[in-house]
Amino acid sequence: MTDAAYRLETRYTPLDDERMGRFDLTLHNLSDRLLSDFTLCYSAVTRAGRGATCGNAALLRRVANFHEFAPPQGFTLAPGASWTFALEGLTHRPKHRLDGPKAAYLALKTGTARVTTGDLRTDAFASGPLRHIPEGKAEIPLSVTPWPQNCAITEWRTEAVVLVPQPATNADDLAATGKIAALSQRLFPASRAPFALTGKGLTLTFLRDASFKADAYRLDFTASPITLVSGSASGRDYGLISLAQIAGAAHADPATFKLPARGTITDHPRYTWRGAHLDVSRHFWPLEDVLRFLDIMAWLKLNAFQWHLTDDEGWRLEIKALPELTATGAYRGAGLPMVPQLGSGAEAYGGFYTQEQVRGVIAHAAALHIDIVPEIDIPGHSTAVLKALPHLIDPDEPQDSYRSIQGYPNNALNPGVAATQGFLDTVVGEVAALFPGPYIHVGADEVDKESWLQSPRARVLMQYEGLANTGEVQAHLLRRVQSAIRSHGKQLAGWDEVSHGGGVDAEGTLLVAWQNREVIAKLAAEGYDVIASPGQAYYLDMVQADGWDEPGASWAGVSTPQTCYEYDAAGDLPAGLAQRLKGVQACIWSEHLVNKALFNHMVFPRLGAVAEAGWTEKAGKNWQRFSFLSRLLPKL
Ligand code: TNX
Repeated sequence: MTDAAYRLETRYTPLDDERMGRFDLTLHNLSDRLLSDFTLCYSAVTRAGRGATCGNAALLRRVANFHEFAPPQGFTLAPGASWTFALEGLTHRPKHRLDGPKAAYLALKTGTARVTTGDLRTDAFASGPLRHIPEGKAEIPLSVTPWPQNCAITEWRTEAVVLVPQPATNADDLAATGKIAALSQRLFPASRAPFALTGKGLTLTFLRDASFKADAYRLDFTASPITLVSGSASGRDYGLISLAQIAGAAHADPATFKLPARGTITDHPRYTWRGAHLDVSRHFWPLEDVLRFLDIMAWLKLNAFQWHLTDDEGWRLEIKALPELTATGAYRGAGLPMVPQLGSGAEAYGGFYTQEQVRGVIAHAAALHIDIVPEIDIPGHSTAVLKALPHLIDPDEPQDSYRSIQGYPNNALNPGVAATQGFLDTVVGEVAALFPGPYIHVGADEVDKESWLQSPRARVLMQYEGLANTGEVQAHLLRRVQSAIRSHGKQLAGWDEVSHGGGVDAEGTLLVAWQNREVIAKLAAEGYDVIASPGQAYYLDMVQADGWDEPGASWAGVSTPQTCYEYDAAGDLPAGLAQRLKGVQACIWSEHLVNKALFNHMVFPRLGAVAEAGWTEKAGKNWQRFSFLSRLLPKL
């Protein structure tokens, strides 16, 4: 049967505040056979609410985004015919075309059949504006993103010549030149390499100056003709990346961009932490994509990669002592313990990274001056863990006694279950041994406030430890995880909810503030080191315009490319706390990113905008220039 045999189309009509809205779903039989004896399964981020009702169908199952419907008894669908049914009572009001079913299939007596899905449509709103990036304007013919702190260029070359290290260049600088040439070629395989190691070209001289701070560099364009001065390997490599961008653009578009002939570029980063986070759980990004993403980060001088390795929808890291975590927890599909979600269909979908592969990713990142912060999202967002290791569930806790914001029933690791501590110690131990960086990020986001309250085992713990509510139970669990992490010589990092319920020891703890801008100052005042990643500006899964046809989510609002670019985190905290702000971070959640085209639309140019906020001092930023140069950003 071909892909086009069945198609599901969905229309949305808003209803009152209690029912939120109605979906009218139509299944078209485009095959040449009569369809009978089937149920229809789909996943959609706009879910059937607790009291949802159906017309002309019955809702058999709902697990987070997954829904299964049966047609009326004895129903058949002839070739060319369609079946329309209604679902009334949604969890929220959809706002964009990707908010309806993203993947669907039929469960038949003989197996499953694919159903293609259309966009969610509505008569309630006009299409509305799509994202807009102005053509922009470059004041000088130089292409570098993020923009350097200081560019004083007095003369430009007429020709874009390949750059060649001078003959006496030491092995280390030569290797770096080869490394950045290869990076540039991986990102732009159809373009000329900016550097050659031998032969004719513009001579590039390397100089070390110990007074330069880490990451800082200077490019002198003089009679030499180019000298790159730096105080560290990262500063030198950032200088080479700037040169590669400048030379690449000058070669590709000589009418617009040029190589400087005389002048100086002096550069250093504004923040030590210039982060990007990638969710590989909701959507599994294969190893090649992760490596390319690191290349893109390096090109933008981003240096901290928060690798969101686990979530309800999939556990993506091999843990040698617990093979079930990936055997069961890395795949979802029809008939599997983990049901299909978020754009995956009946076929088993997923994957994970072996520790061997992770070592390769770490080495790749290290060569590009990127630290990896592994994220193991606990205690919430743990459906995959609990499916893989059901002995971590309190057997006496009623099923579905609470639901996460994404609709998962009972999805938090339970500190009242004795085995939970051993599980956490095992995972922390392997993660600490595998990743060389100073932080282990433990998530701690979005634990439902009713979590554990109906678990008899959790109740015993609460009574024994004097814990009054879910927040305090969470903090109790996290303090134990913090000591486990510290026993391996590392520090705890997490989302801002780590601070809830009394929090953990703030000393050395790094929190990523995501819920709103106010949280940044609040965490800093409590003594935590803070990374600013407010959803309203830096969540790259947020829509870039409020039109219906724009892809993405909008719980935090609309983050237009300009809003994202112009947001200045330092403005959100009092001067006295400024030193607590270690930097900024873009977060890439992949609920909506079911393919690379959507990834590229959502992530660019905003990843470049966050990179520039992390690198370039506020006074040096310029939206028109950024827009103009953003068309040159590499894509996944
Ligand atoms: C909130 S941000 C989440 C994620 C979702 C994201 C979607 C955070 C720490 N938790 O689980 O993917 O919103 O925008």
